[in-house]
Amino acid sequence: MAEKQIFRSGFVAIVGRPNVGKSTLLNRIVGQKIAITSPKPQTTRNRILGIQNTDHAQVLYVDTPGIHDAHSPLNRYMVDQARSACLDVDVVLWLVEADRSVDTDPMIPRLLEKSKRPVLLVINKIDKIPKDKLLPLIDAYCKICPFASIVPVSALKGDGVDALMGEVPALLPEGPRYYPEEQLTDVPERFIVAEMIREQILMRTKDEVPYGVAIVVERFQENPVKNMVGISAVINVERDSHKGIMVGKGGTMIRQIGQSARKEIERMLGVKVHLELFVRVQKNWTSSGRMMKEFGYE
Ligand SMILES: Nc1nc2c(ncn2[C@@H]2O[C@H](COP(=O)(O)OP(=O)(O)O)[C@@H](O)[C@H]2O)c(=O)[nH]1
Ligand SMILES: [Mg+2]
Repeated sequence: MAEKQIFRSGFVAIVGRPNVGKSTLLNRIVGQKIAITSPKPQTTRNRILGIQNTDHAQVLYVDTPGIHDAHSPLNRYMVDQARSACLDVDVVLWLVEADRSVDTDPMIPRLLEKSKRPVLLVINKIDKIPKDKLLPLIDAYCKICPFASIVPVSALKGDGVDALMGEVPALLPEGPRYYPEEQLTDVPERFIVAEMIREQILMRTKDEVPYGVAIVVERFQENPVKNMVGISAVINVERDSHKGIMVGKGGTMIRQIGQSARKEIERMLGVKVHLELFVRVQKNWTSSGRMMKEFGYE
């Protein structure tokens, strides 16, 4: 008689340096955009959960901010989120980039050792390198620490991601389905809305401007009769000069941010959206614990 297959579930942290593609991988895994991505480092500020359901497992992937040498209070908060994720989970995915030489910084390997969890090395962005470059890279990483497995992927194109998702459940303990099968994430829509606005700002502004931005959604009003949603959000910036940049000449910048963010939000919600944006100066909020808390970074 066939043995009854046990149900497995647990948490899997996606960790790595800034910009290696952690959030892109999470979106690919859940098949929908729940985490924003950008070519800039430190795009992700919070832990974001993405849920994979199979008949025999529920895998809870945790996207984390990049691990780096952080100085400002906001950056330290971000790195702490990633570090604690490593210690709280059942399995760790360490994401590295195929088109870079081996990461010899001991910061992450030390953290992985401390976590005592099985680690899968995920070599991302294989679309950027010729195939023959891959094996030497795998060999070099094998010398750094023991891995449960090494999986090359392209989070952007999708190659290897199914193989990765196939390997993870076997590493999880027996456990229940924590979330209903249709749920993809635990972050509220309001949060994703705020993030989508921040993503447009990351794409359109430079230097320290995008790093000093915090979005607060003040109104999220569903109108079932008109089948639309009205959203008002405040873009908090650190300095007066940033406000000028954010608004732009004759309001062009804020208009572009609003139009592009609205399209993304409409795609996610599946209804028409009316989006209102305001810019407010909150001097040096990234160094103030109180204001960080107010903006949801606590
Ligand atoms: N070519 C290529 N680019 C990728 C891949 N995965 C992510 N990226 C890009 O790398 C940048 C950083 O991605 P993101 O997911 O924000 O990285 P994170 O900081 O680790 O979360 C973005 O511009 C992505 O489009 C990949 O597999 N191939
Ligand atoms: Mg990210």
